[in-house]
Amino acid sequence: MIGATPDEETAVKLYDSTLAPNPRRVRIYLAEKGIKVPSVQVDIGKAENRAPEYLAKNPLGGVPILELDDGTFLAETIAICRYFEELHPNPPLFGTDPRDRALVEMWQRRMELNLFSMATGAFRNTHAFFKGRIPQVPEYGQVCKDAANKQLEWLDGELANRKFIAGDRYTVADITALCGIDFGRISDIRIQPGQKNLARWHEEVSARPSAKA
Ligand SMILES: N[C@@H](CCC(=O)N[C@@H](CS)C(=O)NCC(=O)O)C(=O)O
Repeated sequence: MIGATPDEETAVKLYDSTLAPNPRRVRIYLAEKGIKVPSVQVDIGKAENRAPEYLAKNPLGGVPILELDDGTFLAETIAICRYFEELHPNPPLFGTDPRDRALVEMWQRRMELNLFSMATGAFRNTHAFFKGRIPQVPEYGQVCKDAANKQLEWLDGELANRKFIAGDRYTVADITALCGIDFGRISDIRIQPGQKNLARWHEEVSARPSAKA
């Protein structure tokens, strides 16, 4: 079980994996909202997410999935977060007005494509975990790692003038960036000693209780 008090439980179910960065994004999001959702652990080490019963829920085999009470399966992290945002708008994690929502979308997308996906791309293409599971191209893994490290350099400059990734308020863009950076460590994607703004931001978002979800 993830989140708030038992009487706030919903009839939905989260297919979660504590090892993986995408489910962590959902757990942090839910913790920030104080939403409680029943969850089941999917052992991706044992390839449970590639078993026929799981593929019937999500043919792409990824975690997380959110199962709704009408039998719908939401199998994209941001789609799951957006679903909850509609039901529980406060505190807003996807922006507050048209301008702010567009800025959050822009930064969430940048963090997902240029940082998070580069960190997972480095891992998927170089780590023994995925050997024999997916076709690996180590050279592409290196390209991903370099791109992620370059993105950190750029982000450090961006964070000189504002508290969070998309402005003065914590948003889903911070969640994606935090999970991307933390997962990147295993592939040697790291905040460098001179990147003081990024380090300050990372310390602040890591100190929020949600970061432990
Ligand atoms: N489209 C998915 C991507 C899900 C995804 O790639 N999940 C990874 C964990 S972070 C996974 O299931 N990896 C295990 C595998 O591919 O076998 C989303 O953004 O939620």
